[in-house]
Amino acid sequence: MTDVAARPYAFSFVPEHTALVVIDMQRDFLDPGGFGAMLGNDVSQLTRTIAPLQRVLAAAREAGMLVIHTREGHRPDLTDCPPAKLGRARLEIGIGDPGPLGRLLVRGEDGHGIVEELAPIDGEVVLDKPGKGAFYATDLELLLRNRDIESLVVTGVTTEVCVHTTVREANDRGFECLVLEDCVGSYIPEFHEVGLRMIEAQGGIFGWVTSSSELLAAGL
Ligand code: TIU
Repeated sequence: MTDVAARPYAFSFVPEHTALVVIDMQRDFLDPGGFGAMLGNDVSQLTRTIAPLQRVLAAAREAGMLVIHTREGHRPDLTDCPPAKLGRARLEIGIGDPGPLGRLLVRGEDGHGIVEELAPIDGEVVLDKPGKGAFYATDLELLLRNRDIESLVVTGVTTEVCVHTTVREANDRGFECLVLEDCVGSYIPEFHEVGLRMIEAQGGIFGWVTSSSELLAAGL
């Protein structure tokens, strides 16, 4: 059992029964030519997550932990994209339209890919998801149960959207979630801060929050 200092209290986990989940570290959310930018966001807010996430990824690989990378995006024919999502924000250039990195949020396009610094390696799971949550319309729960995973170290973007949705989904399925505050980020700093407080409030209503340095200091 590994214990890591966290809020609202120490988080205990067994590395063999824990997965590192890296949510949507795609060019579509981090690059100025991607979907996040088309929504009007300042994508530079997310850049700071890359370096600490590289260190955590290296440690998880060294420890032999299950690593899961998720990607938000859709089939080229958009049959898995709800019309409500397609129409949201009334964008001039939206999901499926050509942008500087190819068609926005479409699988196989350059923008859909994970940033080079965090590229998956052989043996890691790459999970495509059509929604914000990583459990919705995917086989994530099956993969985790098959590997006897009980805890998730959650990282990626954005804090209050795909990270929050996934943590809530995981919590309801009985998984313990530890969110790394410096490895998650939002376009809107206030939402990042409040999003983390929502997770740890009320005795850890959705999970725990700590930093990558605390996790690495605990010997991951
Ligand atoms: N817009 C925003 O903050 N996020 C997303 O649309 N997707 C993810 O969070 N991955």
